[in-house]
Amino acid sequence: MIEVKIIGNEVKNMPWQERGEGSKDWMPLWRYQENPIIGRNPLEGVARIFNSAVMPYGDGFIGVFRGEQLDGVPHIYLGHSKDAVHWEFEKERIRFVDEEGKEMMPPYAYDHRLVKVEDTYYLMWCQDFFGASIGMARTTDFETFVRMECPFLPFNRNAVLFPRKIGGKFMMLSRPSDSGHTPFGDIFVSESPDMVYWGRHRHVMGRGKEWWEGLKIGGGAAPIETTEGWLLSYHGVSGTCNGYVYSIGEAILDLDDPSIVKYRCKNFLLTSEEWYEERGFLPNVAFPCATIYDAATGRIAIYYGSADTYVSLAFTRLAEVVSYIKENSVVTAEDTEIGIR
Ligand code: BMA
Repeated sequence: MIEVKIIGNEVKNMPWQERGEGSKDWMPLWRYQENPIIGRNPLEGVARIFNSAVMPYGDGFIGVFRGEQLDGVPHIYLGHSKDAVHWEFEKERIRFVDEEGKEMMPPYAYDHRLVKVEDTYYLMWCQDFFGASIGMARTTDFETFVRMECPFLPFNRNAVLFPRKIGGKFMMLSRPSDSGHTPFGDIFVSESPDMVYWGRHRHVMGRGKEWWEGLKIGGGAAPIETTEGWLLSYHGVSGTCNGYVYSIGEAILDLDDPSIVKYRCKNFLLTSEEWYEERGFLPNVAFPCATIYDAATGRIAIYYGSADTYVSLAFTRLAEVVSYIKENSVVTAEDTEIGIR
């Protein structure tokens, strides 16, 4: 096994389960045997929670959850947990305010990511901004959530902030799209000095030539800093004759210039196989939005939405997943260039 380390904090109480019976030892990710961790109708007025983001907070964990209302519209709910497996949700959706403290709710909000940079927690999600685009907010206490400028023009989805500044700038991945179900999509990175003005956009990686990610890709969990580079979980979509199939892929981006892909695994690392991935509101969706990891042991827990219905959990160890990515890496000229034309 290779020598590689997470550059980050210890999280001693992170959720963990060793590889169980039935998992294939040639695949570096294995599923939590008690999946899904969040089932249907988890909260009054909410039919399904999926595609959600969690992180350590205080002596436990906190999360922002995509709650599909009974009218089908998604909004964001706050959740608390001692073990990051069993969650308690606040009954009312998160109340966002503008800089003056006046309520400012997004018309809908889905596919949140939650990322801490320095002392502030940032939420980013997809919402209507005259078409599907990125909404953002910040909080320092998970009580007051202040809306921020929409970082990009419509149409865009899957914004994922890096957990630290790079070269003194905030960096964010995103996936330009259309306002519908988007039959295309590559990952780009943009930088900002202040989280208001975003620019110096660079192409990071294109939809793959491999079939499982041949239609579109999008950033998943906030990248994990490692001694090999930024470890990025992302989703890849195959456009089959019977609908889209979402799988989890992994790539490693250059630490100083994340527009450069160092390694990109040609195989998916997890695709729909279990009932909670194949059966639900929308079958065949594995959609990663967050990880919890422990720098001391290299343990990584990946939180992914399954079948647009549940939240599920998969595990890996850093050295195992990085070895697999490197052994199965195929990067194209487009992946390794700076990404400007
Ligand atoms: C994408 C997003 C995700 C969803 C996926 C599969 O376009 O809307 O929220 O999980 O489609 O339906």
